[in-house]
Amino acid sequence: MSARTTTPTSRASVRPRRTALLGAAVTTLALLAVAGCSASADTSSGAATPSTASGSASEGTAADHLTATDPWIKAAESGMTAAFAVLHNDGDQDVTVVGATSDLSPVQIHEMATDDSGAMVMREKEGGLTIPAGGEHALEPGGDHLMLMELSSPVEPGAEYEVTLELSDGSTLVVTAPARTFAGAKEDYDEGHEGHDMSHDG
Ligand SMILES: [Cu+2]
Repeated sequence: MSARTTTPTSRASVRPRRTALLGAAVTTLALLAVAGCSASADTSSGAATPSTASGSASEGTAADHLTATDPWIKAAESGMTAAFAVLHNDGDQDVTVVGATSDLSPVQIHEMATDDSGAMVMREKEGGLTIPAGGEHALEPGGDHLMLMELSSPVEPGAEYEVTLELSDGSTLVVTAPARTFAGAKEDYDEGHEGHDMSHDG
């Protein structure tokens, strides 16, 4: 697998109906385009290297060094939604998230990009998410995110949902994300369906 070509494989590009968000996200995108596409995808047959614990901090699996702060998932009744968090790596080696699963839906790792016409699109992120050693990587609206492709049941505001991150060494990290409504990316949200108990100013 060659991870160095940046040709826009428009395999899973979906055009989000979030026009209001786009302007604000363009600057983020420029950074992502530079920083995000250097995935060194060495996920090949990784079973054979039991990392010798030379340093005291390098024991255990990749998941042992990964934490997620501020996780949340965007409430939605059906269709697609997205989950976000800031991922921190306190280890001395990069950690790569190669996939994610959820009971709610098939999950893809998405990034934002510009297509040929300059429009913002989201697409599957080749090579997964790399969290640098000692660093962090934010999943946020307008940037990289976990896309829940086809909800089998509603994501209700205030409830909590688990998303499992799959790391390149085979370890996993379960992230519990509370659901909340997100005004910035309102899709076809059918209000008045049930009284929402969160007070709302807008
Ligand atoms: Cu997406």
